[in-house]
Amino acid sequence: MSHYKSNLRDIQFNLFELLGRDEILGAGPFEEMDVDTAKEVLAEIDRISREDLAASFVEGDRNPPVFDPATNTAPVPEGFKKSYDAWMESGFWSLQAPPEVGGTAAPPSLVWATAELILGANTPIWMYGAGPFFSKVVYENGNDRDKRIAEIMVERLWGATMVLTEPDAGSDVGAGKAFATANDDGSWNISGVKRFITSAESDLQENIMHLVLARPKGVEGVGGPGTKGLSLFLVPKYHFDHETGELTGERNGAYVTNVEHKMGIKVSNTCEVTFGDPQVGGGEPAKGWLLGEVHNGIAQMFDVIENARMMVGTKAISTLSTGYLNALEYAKERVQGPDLTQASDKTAPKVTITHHPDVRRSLMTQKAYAEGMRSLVLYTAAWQDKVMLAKAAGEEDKLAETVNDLLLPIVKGYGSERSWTLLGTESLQTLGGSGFLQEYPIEQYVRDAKIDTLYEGTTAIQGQDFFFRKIVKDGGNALGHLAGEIKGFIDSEAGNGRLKNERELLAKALEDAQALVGHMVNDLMSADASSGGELRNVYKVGLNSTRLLMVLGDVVVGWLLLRGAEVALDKLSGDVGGDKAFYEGKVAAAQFFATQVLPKVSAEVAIGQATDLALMDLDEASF
Ligand code: ST9
Ligand code: FAD
Repeated sequence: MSHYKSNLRDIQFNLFELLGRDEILGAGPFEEMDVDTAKEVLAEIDRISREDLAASFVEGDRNPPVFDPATNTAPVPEGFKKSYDAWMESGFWSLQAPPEVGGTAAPPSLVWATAELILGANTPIWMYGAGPFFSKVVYENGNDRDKRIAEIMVERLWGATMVLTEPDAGSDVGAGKAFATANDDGSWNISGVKRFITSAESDLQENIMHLVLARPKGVEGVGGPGTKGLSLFLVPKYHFDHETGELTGERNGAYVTNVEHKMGIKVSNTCEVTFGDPQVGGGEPAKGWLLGEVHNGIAQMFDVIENARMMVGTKAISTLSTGYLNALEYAKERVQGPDLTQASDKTAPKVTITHHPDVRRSLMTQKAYAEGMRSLVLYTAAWQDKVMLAKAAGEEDKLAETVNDLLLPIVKGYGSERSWTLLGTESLQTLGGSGFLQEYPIEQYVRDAKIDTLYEGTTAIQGQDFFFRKIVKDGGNALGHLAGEIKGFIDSEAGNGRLKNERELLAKALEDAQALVGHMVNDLMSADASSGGELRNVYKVGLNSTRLLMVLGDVVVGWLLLRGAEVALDKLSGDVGGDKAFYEGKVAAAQFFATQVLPKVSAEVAIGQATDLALMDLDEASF
C-alpha cells in the first residue's frame, strides 16, 4: 500500500473553484492545455505518484546511495531508479520546460499543483529530474550557444545542479572563494570546493550540467567582492559536442569527492564537488562556459533559486498533507479509552480516538494548515500565471512580479516551519508510540521535512528577505496590494452572514500585523545614523523579522481558508451530492483557523512591539 495519501479533490477545489484557473486554460499560450486536459494530467500524475513514485520511498531511505571514493560515484538503489524512470518515461517533466526547448506550455498553477503530488510521493525524484527546468533558465539567460545547450539538456534528459554553497559560504553566498580563469578558446577553468550540492552525482543520467557560481579572476571590472562579483558558469560532468549533444568521451574535472550522511531525504545525493583539482579524478581542469557571456551570476542564479524556494515550500506542505491524511486514517481505526462523557464508567464501550476532543483539535489543526497552505502555494502560483501571460503577450506585469516575490518567502519560510513543526507535534503524535516506529511513514516524513527550513535560505534568511527586500525595498507596494485584497474580503458580505465573526477576527489579525510592519519600519528608520539615529536599533528589526514572516503567513492562510469557506458555503446552498462532507470540512477548517489561530497574532505582535536590545546587550558569556 502506498505511503502517499494525496488530496486531489482539494487541489481541484483550489484550482477550479477558488482560483478560477479554468479561465486561463485552453487559450493564449495555454491553447493546447484546456481544462479537461489539465484535469487528466492531474489525475494521471496523481496515480503515478501514489503508485510508481511512492513505491521506492522507503527503500531510498533505508538503503541510501553509498559514495565510492575510488570512482567518485554514488549509484542510487534499483527501486529508486525504477521510480525515476517511471517519472521520466511519463513525459510529464515537460510541463517544467518551455516549448522552445521541447517542453509543454502550462500555467505555473498547474505545474505547482502537479509538483505537490510528486514531491509528496518521493521528493528526490523531482530534484534529480529537474534538468528540464534548469534548461529553461539556461535558455532564457543564454546566447545562441547556450540556447542550443538548453535544448540538448532536454533532448538527452540530463540532470542539473545549482552550485552556490562552499564550506565558508552558506547563507553568505558572497563569501564564496571558488574562482574562474579565462581560457583562449572562450571557456573558463573553475577551481574550488563546493559543498552540499544536490544531485551532483548519480547513475540516473548520461550527463549532469552544473550551474556554478564562481568569481572570475584577471578580468578588468568583474569578479569584485560579494555576490555581485560572482559569475555563473555551465560546467558539465562530461564534455559533449555543443551542436549535436554527443558525449566526446572526455571527463570534465568536476568530481564529487564526498556524499553526506543525512537525517532525511537520504536517497538525494548531497555532494561535495571539487573543481579543477589536479589531485582528483584524472586531474583534468574543470572547464565551464559563462552563461550568456555576461557577468551577472547572482541574478541569473536567482532565476533558479526563486523556483527552488517555491519547490521547497510546496514539498513541505505536501508532506504535511500526507502526514495529516495518514494520521486521520490511523485515528479512525485506533480504539482507545471511553468517550470523555463516560470517563467514570469503567464498563463504558471503548471508542476510536477520533472521539477524543484533543485528537479532534489536533486533526483539525493539521487539516486547516495543510489545506490553507495548499491554497497559499496555488494562490502564489496564480500570480506566476499572470507573470507568464504578460510575458507571452510581450508585456510586463510588474504588480504580479512583486506580489509573487512577496509571497515566496511566506511559501518557503512559513510553509516549511509550520509543516515541519506540525508533522512532529500533531501528525506523529496522533499515532501515539506507533508514530515513532518505521512501520508508519510519519517518522520519515519528519526527518525528510526538517531540511525544508534549512536549504534554499534558512528561515532567518527568508525573514530578512521578506522584510528588507520584499517590503522595505519594494516601498510596501506588493504588501499594500495584498492587504487591500484581504481588506476587500473583510468588508464584503462573504459567507452571507455565516462568516461575520471570522471576518472580524481576520480584520483584527490584519490590523495587528500591519502595526508590526509599521513598528519595524520605525525601528529601521530610527537606526539611520546619518540622521542622528541609533544604528543598533536595526537589531530590533533582526529580532523580529522571522516573527513578522510567521504572523503574515497566518494572516494570509487565514484569509485564503475563509475565501475557500465562502465558496464552500455557496456550493452548500445548492445540491452538492457526494461533496457535502468535503464542503462542510472546508467551512469547519476556516472557522477553526479563524477562532483558534488568528487570535494568537495579537500576542505575537505585542511581543514584537515590546522588543528591546536586552538580548544584544547581554555578554556572550552569559548565554
Ligand atoms: C540549495 C538547493 O540550497 C537545495 C535544493 C536543491 C533542489 C534542486 C532542484 C531545484 C528545482 C527547481 C524547481 C523546478 C521548478 C519547475 C517549475 C517551473 C514553473 N530574489 O540582498 P543582496 C539577488 S541552493 C531575487 O545585496 P547579498 C539580486 O540580484 C543554495 N533576487 O544580497 C540582488 O541584486 P539587486 C541556496 C535576489 O547580501 C543580489 O542578489 N542558498 C533576491 O549580497 C544581491 O542582493 C541560498 O538560498 C531575491 N529574494 O547576499 C542562500 N535576493 O539587489 C541564502 C537577492 O541589485 N542566502 N537577490 O537586485 C541569501 O539568500 C542571502 O540573502 C544572499 C545575501 C546570499 C542573497
Ligand atoms: P549557515 O549560513 O552557517 O547558518 C547557520 C545558522 O546561522 C542558521 O540558523 C542561519 O539561519 C543563521 N544565520 C546565518 N547567517 C545569518 C544572518 N545573516 N542573519 C541571521 N541568521 C543567520 N547548496 C547549494 O549550493 N546547492 C545545493 O544543491 C544544496 N543542496 C543542499 C542539500 C542539503 C541536504 C543541505 C543540508 C544543504 C544544501 N545546500 C545546497 C546548502 C544550503 O543551501 C545551506 O546549508 C544553507 O543555505 C545554509 O547555509 P549553512 O549550512 O552554511 O548555514
